[in-house]
Amino acid sequence: MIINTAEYTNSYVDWKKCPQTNFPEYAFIGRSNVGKSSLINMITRRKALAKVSNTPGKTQCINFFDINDDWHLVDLPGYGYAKTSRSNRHKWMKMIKDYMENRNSLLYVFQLIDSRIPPQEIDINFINWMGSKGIPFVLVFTKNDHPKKNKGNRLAFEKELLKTWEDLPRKFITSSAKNQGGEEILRFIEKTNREMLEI
Ligand SMILES: Nc1nc2c(ncn2[C@@H]2O[C@H](COP(=O)(O)OP(=O)(O)O)[C@@H](O)[C@H]2O)c(=O)[nH]1
Ligand SMILES: [Mg+2]
Repeated sequence: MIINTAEYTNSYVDWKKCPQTNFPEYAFIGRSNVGKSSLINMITRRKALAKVSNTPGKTQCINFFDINDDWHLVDLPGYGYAKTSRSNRHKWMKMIKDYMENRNSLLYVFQLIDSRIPPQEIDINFINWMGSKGIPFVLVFTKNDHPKKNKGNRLAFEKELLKTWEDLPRKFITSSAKNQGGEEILRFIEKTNREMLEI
């Protein structure tokens, strides 16, 4: 997919206020520091597109980006950030979950996993929650700069998932540092967009 335009449009704290649209939508989520902003910049080939969602105030929002006047990319707040109050964390999590459960145009959640660290319970729990709600998602193993070194963490994560899942979801393996894996994600989005048109 060629990215002709990639623009930040707006931020919302309430899924009910999100724009009414026919655009297919893809949301990105993961623990803070998982490499979400870097991944969004890599796939949109913009140096600082996701910077806007890192500005104070916007990190707690549902941030919308318009890509090619054709589909929406949604940047969600990172979870698991320790330096904020429990009630704030609870509020953001509720906002995210309400959005995912109710947003009709949301086609897939991209669940980011840091391939440099062993499986984290908070990620497994979130994935299992999406599963329990039937929210379609794919996995993105980020920061895979050193495939041989990182492979063990990925396999351990998949093994953990297989304790509750019969099949593993589709996965992408990326390194924003090495500019790898973005093309596969864009191809997947392009194909999904096309399938939507055929229905
Ligand atoms: N080595 C490596 N570092 C990365 C990669 N992607 C992001 N980072 C670093 O991880 C940190 C968090 O990245 P950021 O994209 O801001 O994560 P976010 O908090 O999930 O949005 C930054 O210091 C990035 O430079 C990657 O693919 N490889
Ligand atoms: Mg970020």
